[in-house]
Amino acid sequence: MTDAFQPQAAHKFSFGLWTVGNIGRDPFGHPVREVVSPVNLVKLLGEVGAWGVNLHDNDLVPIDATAAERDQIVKDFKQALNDYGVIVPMATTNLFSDPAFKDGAFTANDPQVRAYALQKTMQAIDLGVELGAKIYVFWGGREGTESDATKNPLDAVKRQREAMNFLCAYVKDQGYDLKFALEAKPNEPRGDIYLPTTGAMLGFIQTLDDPSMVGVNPEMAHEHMAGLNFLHAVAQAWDAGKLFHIDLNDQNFARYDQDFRFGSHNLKQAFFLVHFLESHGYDGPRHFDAHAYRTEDQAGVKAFAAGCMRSYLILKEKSARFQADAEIQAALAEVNSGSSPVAGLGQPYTRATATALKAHRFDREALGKRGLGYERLDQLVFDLLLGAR
Ligand code: GLT
Ligand code: MN
Ligand code: MN
Repeated sequence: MTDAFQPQAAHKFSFGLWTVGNIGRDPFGHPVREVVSPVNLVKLLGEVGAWGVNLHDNDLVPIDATAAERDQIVKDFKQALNDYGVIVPMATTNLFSDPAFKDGAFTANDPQVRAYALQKTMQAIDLGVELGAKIYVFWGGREGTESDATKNPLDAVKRQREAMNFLCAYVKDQGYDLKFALEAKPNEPRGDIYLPTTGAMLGFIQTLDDPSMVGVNPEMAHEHMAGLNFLHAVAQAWDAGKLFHIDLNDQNFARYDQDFRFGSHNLKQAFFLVHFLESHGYDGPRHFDAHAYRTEDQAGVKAFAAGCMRSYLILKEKSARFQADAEIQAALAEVNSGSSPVAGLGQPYTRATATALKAHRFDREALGKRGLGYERLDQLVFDLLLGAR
């Protein structure tokens, strides 16, 4: 590997404990890898050059740990962070593994479960803040249904809003420097999950008491599961000032939740995404929410983690080349300039511009006949990505 593609802290590459710690269990097969302790996972991340480690409360502290056990675990973990030069940028709550959450957490029909979910999240927020996290992710994996006979979707949205408002108020009351990032997924593990896309989350956020505290954590694979264009979701989140965090990985369209290594499947999608993040100055963490193939041992896990970061950096370099490529830039300028300028377009509304525009004579036929050169432009990008230019 050349030095140009070595990860640095400034790249803000992070991994969840659950990503490099994934033991390769799936619905049809037993684990294929040993459990590695959080301390050793931090060591691994330090060795591959990652900047950050993210965690669910129970990735670190078992759900049934005593207060004394918790404190010892947290102390050892902090020591490991210090020893291996890794920070905790993001934390989250596991509201999906325990059987208590089989009907959801914030949206469960049983008020005891909803209250327990709030309590567990407040404690997990305390833990995240203690470890230095500035972003708190909410992925509602169990917030959904198999049958809509069981729950009114309107109640579900109201319950989710109530929970978010309560937790935002908790964070402010504690004086924590923490923002929330909501992560959508269309299905799996539930038959259907509420607020299934990043677009749905963006709409929901505006209905909260304090929308400024809450943004999104779009995940590439989740939008792809829904058959959507991830870049478009990210662009909309960016435009709304809501891109607080991002989950990078890869995925075949419309399949199960594959969580493949970033860049492993949709090369062009990955390129346009990196190009967008880099050229618009996205400054947040680049979190790889993925895991090694089930065929891999620990060496394969390291290769997976190194590969995510290396692919990102190679695509970042391609993005710079795209910007510097005179032929590509000329083609882009040409397709964006149109056939000829129109007076009044892009200016604020005035009665005069509206009148002028209504009176303008357009050559509709010529507009329809004009070839746009997109085939050539797209091929230039293909050549660039595969090293043919
Ligand atoms: C789980 C899920 C991810 C979420 C994690 C955060 S947990 O692994 O598949 O997409 O980001 O809760
Ligand atoms: Mn996923
Ligand atoms: Mn994710």
